[in-house]
Amino acid sequence: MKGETVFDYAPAPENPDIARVKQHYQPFIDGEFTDGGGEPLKTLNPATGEVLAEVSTVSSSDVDNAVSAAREAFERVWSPMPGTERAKYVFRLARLIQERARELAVLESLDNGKPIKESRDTDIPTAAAHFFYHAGWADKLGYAGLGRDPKPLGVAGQVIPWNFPLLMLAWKIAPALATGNTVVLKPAETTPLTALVFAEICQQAELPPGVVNIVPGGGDVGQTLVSHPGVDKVAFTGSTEVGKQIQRQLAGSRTRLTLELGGKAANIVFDDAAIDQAIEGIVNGIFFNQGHVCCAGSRLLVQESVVDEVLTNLRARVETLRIGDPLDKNTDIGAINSAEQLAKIRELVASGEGEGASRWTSPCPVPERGFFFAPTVFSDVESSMRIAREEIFGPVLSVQTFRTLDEAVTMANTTPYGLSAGVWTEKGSRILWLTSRLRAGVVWANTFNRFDPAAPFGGYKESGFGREGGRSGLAAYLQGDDDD
Ligand code: TAP
Repeated sequence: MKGETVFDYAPAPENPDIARVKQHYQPFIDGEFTDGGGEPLKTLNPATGEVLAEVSTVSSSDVDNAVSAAREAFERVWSPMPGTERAKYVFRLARLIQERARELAVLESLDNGKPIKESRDTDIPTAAAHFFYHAGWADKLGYAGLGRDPKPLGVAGQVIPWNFPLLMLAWKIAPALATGNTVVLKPAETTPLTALVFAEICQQAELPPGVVNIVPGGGDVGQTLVSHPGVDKVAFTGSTEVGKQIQRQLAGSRTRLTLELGGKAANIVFDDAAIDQAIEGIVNGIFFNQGHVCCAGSRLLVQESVVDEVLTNLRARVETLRIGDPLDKNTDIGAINSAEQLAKIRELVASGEGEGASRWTSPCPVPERGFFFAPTVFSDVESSMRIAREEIFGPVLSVQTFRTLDEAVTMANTTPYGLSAGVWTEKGSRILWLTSRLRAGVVWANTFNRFDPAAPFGGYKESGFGREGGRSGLAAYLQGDDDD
C-alpha cells in the first residue's frame, strides 16, 4: 500500500464570505472605532499572498488615549463593579464568541493561514472556553486562595503574537477582565482582524467604553504600550528576544510583568511506548498549526532501539498529511503566516542540511502561490546543530536518539528554553520520575498539545515567567503581598 493513493479527497472549501471581511478596519478606543494616526497596514491572506484588508493603525497619542480610557473605565466602572456583574459581561463575551464562531474561524484562517479544521475545532472554541472559565471566577476571587478580597492591578497593556490570534487574546483579556482590570491590547501586525471583530463583540455585549481597547500597529506600537507610564501590568506573548527587551525596559519600574516566550520542546519516546499512538502525538506535536506553536514538540528524542521503527512509521504517516488551502476542511497543513516566517524556516532548514543532518521532506504536492512549506523531518541531528537549538516555528522536526533515562533528561534539558515536554512510555513510574526532572512548565504524558483554561501554562528559563490559566493565571492580575 505504501506510496499508493488509497482514495482522493474531493475539495471541501468553507465559504470565505462567512468571514464578512471588510475592506477597512479601525482601532477600537473608548468604545468607538476610529481611524488612528499611524500608517495604515495591509494584512495579507498568506495562502494567496493577496491583500485581505487595510487596517488603520495607532500613533503614540492614540496609545495615550487608549490608556487614559482604560484608566477612566477602571476607576469609574470596572473595578468598583461587583464581581457578580462583571461575571455577566465576561459570560456574554463567551456566548457571543460562540454565536459568531463560524465567522471568526473563517476570518482567522484567512488572516493567519491555519487550516479551518483547527480554527473551527480548537482556536475559537478554546477562546470561548477561556471566557466561560473566567466568568465563573469573577465573583469567587475571595475563594481562590489569593487573599480574602484580592484587588485588581489597574490597566493591563497586552501584546500578542500571530500564531493563535484570537486564542492569545482570550488568554490575555479573559483573566484581566474577570479580576477587575481594564485592557489595552495590541494584536500582531500580520493578524489583526479577529481582535477587531472581538472589539465589535465588546460593543455587542455592551461592555462599558474603555474596558477593552484594541490598538493595531507594529512593534513600535507594542513598545509604546509596554513602556507607557499609565500601564500597571504588562502581559506579553512573543519571541524571547522581544521579551528580554521588555524586561530590560521595565526593570526598576513598578509595572508588573508576565512573559510567555519561545520554546524548543523535547518529545521523548521510550521503547515500550505504544508506537502508533506516539506517532499521532509526534505529528500533532510538530505539525499542528504548521508548527507555529511555542510549545511545539520540535525535538523528538527516541530511544535508540526503536528509532528505525519510529522514523519509518512517522514518514509514512506524514506523507498522508494534506497541505493546501486553509479553508478546505480536508487540509491538515495550511499556509505559513508570512513571507518573513517562510524565509526564516528555509534558512534554518538549509543550515540543518549544511551542518550534516539528514533531511526528509514529504513528497506531498505544495501549492505554487502563497507561503507554504512541506512537512520536514531531520534525522542524524546533533545537539550542537542550530536545528536542535533554535526555535524554527515551522513544520520541521529534528530527531535525536538516546539510550538511558539520564541521557534523555540531559538532552531534553539542554536548551535555554523550558516551556513544554512530552513523554511516551507505558510505565507510570517512569513518567513520574521524568516529570520531576524535566525543566518545562508543562509536561504531557502519552499525549501532546492538550489545553484547558483551568490548567496553568507558562515557562521556565528563557521561555518566560508567570502563568496563564487556572488560579495562578488569576494571581498574575491581582495585587499580592508585595504590593502596597
Ligand atoms: P515577536 O516578534 O516577539 O512579536 C510578538 C508581538 O510583539 C507582536 O505583536 C509584535 O508586533 C510585538 N512587538 C514586536 N517588537 C516589540 C517591542 N519592541 N515591544 C513590544 N512589542 C513588540 O514574536 P512573533 O514572531 O510575533 O511570535 C512568535 C514568537 O512568539 C515565537 O518565538 C513563539 O515561541 C512565541 N510565542 C510564545 C507563546 C507562549 S504562550 N509562550 C505563544 C505564542 C507564541 P508585530 O506583530 O508588529 O511585530
